[in-house]
Amino acid sequence: MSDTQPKAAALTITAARVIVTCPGRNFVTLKIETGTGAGASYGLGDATLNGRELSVASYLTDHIIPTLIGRDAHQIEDIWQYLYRGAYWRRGPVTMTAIAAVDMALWDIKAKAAGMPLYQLLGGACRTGVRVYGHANGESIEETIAEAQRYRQMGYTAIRLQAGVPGLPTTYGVSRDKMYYEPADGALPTENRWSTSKYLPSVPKLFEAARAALGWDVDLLHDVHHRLTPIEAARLGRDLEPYRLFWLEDSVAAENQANFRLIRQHTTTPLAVGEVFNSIWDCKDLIEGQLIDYIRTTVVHAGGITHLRRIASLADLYAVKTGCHGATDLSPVCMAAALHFNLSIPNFGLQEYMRHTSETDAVFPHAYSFANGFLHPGNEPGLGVDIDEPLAAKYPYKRAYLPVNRLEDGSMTNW
Ligand code: CS2
Ligand code: MG
Repeated sequence: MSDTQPKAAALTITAARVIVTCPGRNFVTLKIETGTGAGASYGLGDATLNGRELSVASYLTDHIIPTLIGRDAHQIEDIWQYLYRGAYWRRGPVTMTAIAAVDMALWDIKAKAAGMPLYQLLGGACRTGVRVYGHANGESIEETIAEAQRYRQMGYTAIRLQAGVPGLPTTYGVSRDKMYYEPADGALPTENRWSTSKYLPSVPKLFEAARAALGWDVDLLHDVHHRLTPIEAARLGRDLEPYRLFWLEDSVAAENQANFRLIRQHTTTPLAVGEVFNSIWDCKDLIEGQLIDYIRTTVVHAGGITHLRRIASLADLYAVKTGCHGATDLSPVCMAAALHFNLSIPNFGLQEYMRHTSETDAVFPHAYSFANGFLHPGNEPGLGVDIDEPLAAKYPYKRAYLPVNRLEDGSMTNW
């Protein structure tokens, strides 16, 4: 940029800090402050990585924050490139979650400075609201369907179904608390047991019963949680075709993106993947090969709004839609950012919405609201979310791990 060009007024970053709080589960939040006196402002970013929270807190406090002080908060892209390229060691969930937190906070600051809700800065709303799906689960098929009917009465038009597996003591997605599902359940990892042969026949039975009870004017989804081989996933996708799922999620682990080529050859059940991805490079082949239908990457784990917009733009070229992850371990700061992002992109698919507890909502007051199966971010300047720091301080960090999973012969598998 030549020296003669007029420069926009800088918004100097004066301070930044990490707030770790545990209102029932751990959350990590970055707060970036700009300006002084009457011109002072701040922005928030979610930096929560379930089971590895303190790694991101340290990455921000010990490595990123010192490089932010004195920078112009308006330069979101330059700061993103500085943190991504400047790390030398690129990508990974810890690095990209830390960069995401900075990115969210800077977008929050910029939209506040502009006096508009963030979605307006991202190009305005492409839709009137963000359609969401809820989680119905139960030990039995009957209990799961009863939960689904409760979600229908709450106004949801899309519902994920997860039921217990006969012969297995526990399985993914089935929780004691029906509304507030939190998988990080131990000061050391809980050891779960898994059996694909017990699981595979149970899922079509669940959806056959669900369609009989719920009918066809509700979208139904299922999360396999990375537990099958590609040919097992192909068989499950084919077995579920009569029940017309909205998507079958994480049917296999996706380090090898080619896994989905085999699944795709055998089934027309729509495929979703990506909640554990942290950059466009994790899903480029999946999208360009049209091997999936929904990309589940999130604002908090995939480099923030700046990077997620790149993923959504690539996906749009290949008829792939977004389906952002939205579990309880993504804070209300991430949910707020996701809603502004979802409103503004042309190829939005569906947003996951696992409700937070009232304790969490009190720590993170927010403008977003639910009505008739949709969420809307509200129209407050910025993200429309805050953090009550004195209240957050009352909930100290409490180490908690996600479970691990072993087959019945004791060998490790994916949780
Ligand atoms: C799940 C998550 O919501 C989902 O789709 O895959 O609940 C996931 O198990 C947790 O976010 C892990 O922390
Ligand atoms: Mg999932």
